[in-house]
Amino acid sequence: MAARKSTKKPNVSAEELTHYYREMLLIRRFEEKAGQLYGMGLIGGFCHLYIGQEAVVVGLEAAAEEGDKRVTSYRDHGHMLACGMDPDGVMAELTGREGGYSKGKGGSMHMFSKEKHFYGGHGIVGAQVPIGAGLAFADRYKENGRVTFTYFGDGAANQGQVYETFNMAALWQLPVVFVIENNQYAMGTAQKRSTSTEEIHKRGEPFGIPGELVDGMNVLSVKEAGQKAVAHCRSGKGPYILEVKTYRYRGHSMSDPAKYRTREEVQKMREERDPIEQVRAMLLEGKHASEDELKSIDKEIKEVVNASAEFAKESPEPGTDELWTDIYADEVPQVEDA
Ligand SMILES: Cc1ncc(C[n+]2csc(CCOP(=O)(O)OP(=O)(O)O)c2C)c(N)n1
Ligand SMILES: [Mg+2]
Repeated sequence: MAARKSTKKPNVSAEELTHYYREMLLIRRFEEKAGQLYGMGLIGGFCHLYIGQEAVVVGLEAAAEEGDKRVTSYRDHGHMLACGMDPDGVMAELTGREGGYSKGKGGSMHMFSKEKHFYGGHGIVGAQVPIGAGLAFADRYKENGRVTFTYFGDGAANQGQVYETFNMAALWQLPVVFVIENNQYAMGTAQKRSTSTEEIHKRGEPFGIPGELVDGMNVLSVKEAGQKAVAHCRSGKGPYILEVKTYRYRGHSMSDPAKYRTREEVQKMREERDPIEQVRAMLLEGKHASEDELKSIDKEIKEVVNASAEFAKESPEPGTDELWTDIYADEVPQVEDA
């Protein structure tokens, strides 16, 4: 992988590092639990895990402010947890239960939270990209200084609608950070087999959108790049592209046997580049935390995740009366509430 390691000594507090450790670990343990529940038949349909990519969303959330928006693809559980959505509600949605964010009717790919400004969860590859620009258009119109993080994959970056969106976002100077989560595969297709030029962060150049490549296994690099991108957008200069180079450890979805890559490739990445291990090492080497303190954080996170699984199992399935609800909006939202 060509992602660069940062050579700078990080200027970061123990508190901040501990926060990243906690947030990334929550995502990892939550996803592991979701994988187990899937194996037990408690989660049906598709389920795309985020394991390996945790530093991307945790780093970018560290660059976000209250009121900023986010929208992403179907690989979305990590994004929901990182923006503060309740693990109980996410797990219950995965298992199709009433206590879930979409009352058990949406599942893994269709969850939303108006409170946390999380706009999904989209199963159609690339479909969230124009939606992200639309959200940013609303903010530009209202001149409220908000920014929208629009996440999509390396595969999605080859979609036509992405370039229609780049054009409009640049034309109208929309405050949108396009985050390309380059995990190097689109289902079973390696980037080099599908993509004409490797440097997808340069794809905004014809539209005048600046872009940069970021080490997505290092949460501090992601945060720093995120802050730069957000400052650009908030100052009214229009969109920004971050190609965040990362890696997914698990298959594309739970049903992927992953025959298109070797076990050694995955193992090497886990051993040498793991985002959580990197922060763990920083905490220990900087004497910011002891092994015992980290163990107690691990225990705490496990308890939160186990409780979410219990909540999900105990929550009932939605009743048949829910079949005809939430199809059409009852009220048309006004500009002020949108
Ligand atoms: C329009 C459309 N085409 C094809 C698919 C099937 N499909 C689902 S995910 C995927 C690969 C996308 O890869 P990438 O954008 O790199 O995201 P990643 O899964 O790696 O996060 C494809 C082809 C789809 N859901 N929608
Ligand atoms: Mg991909």
